[in-house]
Amino acid sequence: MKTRVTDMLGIAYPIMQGGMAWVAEYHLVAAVSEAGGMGLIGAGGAPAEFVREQIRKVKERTGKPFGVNLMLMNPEADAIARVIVEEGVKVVTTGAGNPGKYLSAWKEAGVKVIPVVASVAMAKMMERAGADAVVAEGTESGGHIGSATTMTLVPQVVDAVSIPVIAAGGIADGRGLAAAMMLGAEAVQLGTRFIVARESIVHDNYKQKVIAAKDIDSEVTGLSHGHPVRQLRNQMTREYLKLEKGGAPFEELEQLTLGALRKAVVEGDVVNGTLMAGQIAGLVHEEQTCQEMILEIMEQAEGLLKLQ
Ligand code: TUI
Repeated sequence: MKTRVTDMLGIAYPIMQGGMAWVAEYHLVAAVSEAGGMGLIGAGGAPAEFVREQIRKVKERTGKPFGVNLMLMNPEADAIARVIVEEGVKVVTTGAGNPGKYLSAWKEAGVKVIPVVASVAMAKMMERAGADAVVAEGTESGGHIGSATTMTLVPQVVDAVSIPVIAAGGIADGRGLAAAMMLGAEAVQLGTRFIVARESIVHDNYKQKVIAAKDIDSEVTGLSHGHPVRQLRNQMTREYLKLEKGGAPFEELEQLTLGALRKAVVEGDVVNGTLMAGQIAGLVHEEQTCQEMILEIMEQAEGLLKLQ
C-alpha cells in the first residue's frame, strides 16, 4: 500500500504511532519503526536533554526512520526544536498548538514537518507555512482534542489542501485504515492500540484498563477552560467533572491533573491517574507486539481494499 506518505517517510506501511507523552518512549518507537511503521518519540512535557537521550536510544535500536512529536505547550519547546535539528531527526509531528515559528529552521535542515491539526483552517495555514503533510485528528482521539470527528474532518481537510493527509482518531484496525483511505487519507496514526503493545512500557494496570474499556468509557475533561482532554473514566475524571461543573477555577483543576499522566503510565495508578485513551479503546482487546499489530492491520485493510 504505497502512498505519498510511505514514499516521503521511507516506511513500508502507512501506519504512524501517535507521539503520546510518557508512553511513546524509545522502546515503543523503535519497535514500531522496526515493524515498518513510523515510530514517534512523544516529547510531551519532557526536558530537551531527555528528548535528546531518547533520540539516541532509538538510533541504537533501529536504522529505520523514526520521528519526534513536539508538544507545543512544553516550556522547553524551543530547545527541543533545536535538538531535533542537532540530532538529525528526519520527521517531526507537532501537537497542541501552532508550530509556525519552527517551520523555516526545520525545513532548512531537511526535516519533514507534519503538524497535527483539528480543523480545516489550521490545515490550510500549515500548508501555506510549508508543512509536508498534516495529521487530521478527530475528537475520537485520546488526550488533547479538537471538536470535529474523524469522519467529517478527514475528507474536508483532504479537499482543502494538496499535501498528504494522515487520519487519526478512532482508528485501531484494518477497517479503520481502509475507511481512512476511502476518505482520502494516505496514512493513519494510531495511539490507543499502541498503548497496549508488548514493547510499550506503560504500567500493566493502565494497559488492562484500555483492554477492558468499552465504547463509551471515555470522558472529556477540561472543556470549560479550552483544554479538552479525552481519557478513560475513573475516580479522577468523576472528581474533575464534578468540580468543573461547579465552576472551579482552572488553577484548582490543574492541581488535580498535575503529574497525573505520569502517575498512570509509570506507577499504574488507575484511580487518581489520567488514563488518556481514545474512543476506540473498546476495540482494543489484547497485548500484541507492534509487528503483530501492524501486520494484522495491513492484512485486514488490504483484504478490504481488494489489493491482494
Ligand atoms: O496534542 C495532541 N494530543 C495531546 S497533547 C497531550 S499533553 C497534555 N497533557 C495534559 C493536558 C493537556 C495536554 C495529550 N494529548 N493532539 C494533537 C492536537 N493538536 N489535537 C488538537 C491540536 C491542536 C489544538 C490547537 C492543534 C492546533 C491548535 O491550534 C491552536 C492555535 O494556536 O491555533
